Amino acid sequence: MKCRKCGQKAIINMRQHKLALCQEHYPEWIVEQAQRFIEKYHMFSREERVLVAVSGGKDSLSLWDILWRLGYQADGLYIGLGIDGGFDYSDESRRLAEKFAAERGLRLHIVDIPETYGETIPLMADRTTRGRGRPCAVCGMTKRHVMNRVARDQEYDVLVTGHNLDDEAAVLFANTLNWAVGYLRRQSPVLGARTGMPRKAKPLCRFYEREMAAYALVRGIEYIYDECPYAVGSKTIYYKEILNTMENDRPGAKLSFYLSFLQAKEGGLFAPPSIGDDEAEEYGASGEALHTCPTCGQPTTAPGECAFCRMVSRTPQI
Ligand code: Q46
Ligand code: ZN
Ligand code: ZN
Repeated sequence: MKCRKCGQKAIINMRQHKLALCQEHYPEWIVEQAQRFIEKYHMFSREERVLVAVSGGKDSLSLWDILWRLGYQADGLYIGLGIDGGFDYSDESRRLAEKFAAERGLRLHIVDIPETYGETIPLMADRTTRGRGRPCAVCGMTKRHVMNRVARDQEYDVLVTGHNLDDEAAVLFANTLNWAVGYLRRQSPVLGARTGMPRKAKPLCRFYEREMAAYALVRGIEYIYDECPYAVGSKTIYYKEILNTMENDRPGAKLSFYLSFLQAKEGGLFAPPSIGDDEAEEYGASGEALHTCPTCGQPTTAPGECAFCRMVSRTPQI
């Protein structure tokens, strides 16, 4: 297989685009495409301050690398969850995020959950009804809270995450199976700011997971290969496998599923997006925040403290 641009040996063949590229032209193509998506969905400009949520994985570090190469003012935020999983998951991912930032002279904010709130995520989850069995609900809520807080306190214009096409298609698939209209309405490459919450964008939403893995590899980005131990057996992974089977039979199936959805939405199938899919719990059915938490200032559905503040007020602080 030869590179379409120069005829050298291709390192990747993207069947859905009928495009093979070499080691030199592939990362160039990714960066150009990312810029195109940032503009197309009006995500942010070069004058704005961007906060990249970095986990130490291939997607978020590749995203940060792409934004850095494109000349955006992009700082990182790493949230230490205190998850071990028998392989120092949190410590190792933090080390890799710090290494990445140091190599490029980039600024990385670090919020360590056990240090800040006195407990690791798994312990917090064990103590609450939300997290019994699986810490992901507590983890997601905590990460959203911290990301919103840091973006607001440090005056960033936009918060970006490394969700790729496989992530977006899996969420879309799950929500379509349930016709979860509230969530479908909110799934979007970019979401406007709300009181207590910054604008949010997903510049990688049209890149396949394997494209990001290939990008990290050619760019020599060292990332944590293992997923969080709690991701194993999740529904998202199950939906990803189904979508991969479809993709194998019909290259481009995932991309067209996602893009047709965006198009249908633009055509008015659902009301305009208002908030992030993962923020739904903090919002009413209409997608509007009904109240503001008196403690943290972030949006919440019920009057009084938000779920996060209620949870940490019961946490023994250190
Ligand atoms: S980090 Fe947290 Fe994920 Fe691990 S505990 Fe679950 S939500 S799986 S993205
Ligand atoms: Zn080439
Ligand atoms: Zn609160």
